Amino acid sequence: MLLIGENLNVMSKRIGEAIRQKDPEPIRKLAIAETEAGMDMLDINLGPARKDGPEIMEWVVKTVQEVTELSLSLDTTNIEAMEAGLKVHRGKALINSISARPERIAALMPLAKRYNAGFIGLTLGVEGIPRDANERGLLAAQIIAEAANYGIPEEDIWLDPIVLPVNSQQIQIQGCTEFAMMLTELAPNSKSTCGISNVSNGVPGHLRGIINRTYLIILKRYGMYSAIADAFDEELKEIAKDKKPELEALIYRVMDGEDINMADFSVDEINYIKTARVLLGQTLYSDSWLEI
Ligand code: THG
Repeated sequence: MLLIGENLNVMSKRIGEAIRQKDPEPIRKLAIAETEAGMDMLDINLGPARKDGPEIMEWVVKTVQEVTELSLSLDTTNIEAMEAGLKVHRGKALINSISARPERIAALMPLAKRYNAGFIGLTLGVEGIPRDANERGLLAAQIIAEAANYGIPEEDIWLDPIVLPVNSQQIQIQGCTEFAMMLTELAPNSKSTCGISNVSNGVPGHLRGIINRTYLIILKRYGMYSAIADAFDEELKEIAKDKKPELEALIYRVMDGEDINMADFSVDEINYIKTARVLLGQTLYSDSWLEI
């Protein structure tokens, strides 16, 4: 599974400050660290970038590509900033993201075509976040059809089901998981991705990793092609790179509804079993899910 480092994010205090000050050092350091951590691509998240968006994006893309060979996924809602980034990007860029909203499609698909970039197709329509897997499927089909109109090859579409936080939207996790199961049939020539850390948004910090890793195993089993993820979660990286077959097999047993005798497992394994049960909707989420 391909990993896209999530850490170069304007929402992060240190990086947000460096971007505002045009201080290249913290940005270079983080780009190098994410590259050395084994990321396959890096996400550059500038958010709305209302003021000086194009200039900032150009500067950040150049600053990052001075220290890494990796391709970048460019995330901003500012269309001019997106184009400025694509213009200076070396190699094949990824536009993060194009939803199924007509104005986003009309503004961004021509850019994907012109700059030969891939794009993340967000299953988000005029009515907002879809309620279940079928709504996600419809939106994905719309995005694929629109891309064809613009002459964008299916291989350049990375579909994203929009992962939601388990603590407030537990019911939605299943919709997202089911959509991942449908995707390889629905769009066999396209790729897929997801923001895996979304699933643990708002969860106590020390407990976020196990949720992210467990959900990654679930989505990976269904063929998820890539994930935008914390570059510095070593175990998550091992899972993505097939270095944790025993842990994956354990989660599969929970997914398959096998009888599990907790007495046979270590504390660490029991924590994974409990977390899988929460993500599969078998037990209700609470911040103390590992203690019950
Ligand atoms: N799909 C697509 N793009 C995305 C997302 C997605 N981009 C944004 C997001 N979701 C994925 N990226 C992140 C980046 C950071 C965090 C979560 C998801 C995060 N950061 C910590 C926090 O906010 O507490 C720490 C921030 C810091 O460094 O200070 O949780 O779903 N296409």
